[in-house]
Amino acid sequence: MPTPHRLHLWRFHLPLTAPLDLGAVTLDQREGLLLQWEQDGAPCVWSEISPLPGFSPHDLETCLRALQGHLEPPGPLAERLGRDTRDLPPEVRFGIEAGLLQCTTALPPPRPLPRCRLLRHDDPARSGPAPESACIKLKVGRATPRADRDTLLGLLQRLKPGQRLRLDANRSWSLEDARTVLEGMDPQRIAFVEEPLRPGLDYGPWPGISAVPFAWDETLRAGTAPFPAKTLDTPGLGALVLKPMLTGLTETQRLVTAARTRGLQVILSAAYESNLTLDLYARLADYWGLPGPHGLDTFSALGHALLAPIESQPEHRQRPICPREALEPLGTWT
Ligand code: OSB
Ligand code: MG
Repeated sequence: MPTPHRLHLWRFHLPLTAPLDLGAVTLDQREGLLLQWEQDGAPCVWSEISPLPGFSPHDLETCLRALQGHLEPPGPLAERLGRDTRDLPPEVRFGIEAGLLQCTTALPPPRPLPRCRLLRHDDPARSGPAPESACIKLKVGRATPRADRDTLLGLLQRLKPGQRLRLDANRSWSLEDARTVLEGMDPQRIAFVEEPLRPGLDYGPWPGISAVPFAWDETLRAGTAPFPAKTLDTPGLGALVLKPMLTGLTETQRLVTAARTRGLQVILSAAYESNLTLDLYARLADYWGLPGPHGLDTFSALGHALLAPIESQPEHRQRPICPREALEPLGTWT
């Protein structure tokens, strides 16, 4: 089994095509850490640590210090990399786990996969001609339930046969709000609504509220990991939306297995990571046998690709490249 003999740490900054409104914060650039894994007789492997402001409880500096503390003690590098990661922020765990996985496992190459077109709160396509994609995710929950319902009905009217919607309310509705928006909606046309209810609300009454199933995203990270698998038996739950960067790879893999045994759909979802991680998600979707469509339509927000063109999203292959010289070196471990 090849093990890395040297690990370099870099910080990157990528420009955005426009300020990115994430609700609680607006980003004007995307930054993160990159681990470069040098191995004997094999090409370098790259892995990323990119907490997302507003969604990650830890910021980049906290992740940096946690990683440095984890790798500092003396001893062979492989031993330090194998240490218990439970106390690390999930984004740091993801960076270590994603590097180790690529060093030790022959993953399939990245290839284009079905993606769900994301309609953010400020997307002009919310009211203009509908995108062509077979699957479209409409962000809701910022406007009033009545206004969301109107947007939804308008969009449904403009869809072609076979096009399906997903909704994401990011935990903003009461049960009554959910009923107002979803009353009479057809689950054949709306596959699921992600995180409809405010934190703390009970999902028990959901099947009486709507025939559209709900999906969990934030809820899967709300308590202390691991997420209790039994909770996945809640009636009305139709899918898990998994963000590996914010969850960690091992916990993500555990949730994939738990979802599978229950017949729940699994969607891999991005948190505005670089192309390197989006390509890794595409490889993991194949490796784990997850057909999608996946929530990986975040790259259009990034103005540059990191180190190499994105392979899994051909329409973005022409993006300018942020070269290795633009990375800020933060250290090397041997
Ligand atoms: O609300 O699911 C979200 C991206 C970053 C932070 C939060 C979210 C997202 C996405 C990613 O929606 C795209 C997707 O899942 O389709
Ligand atoms: Mg979501």
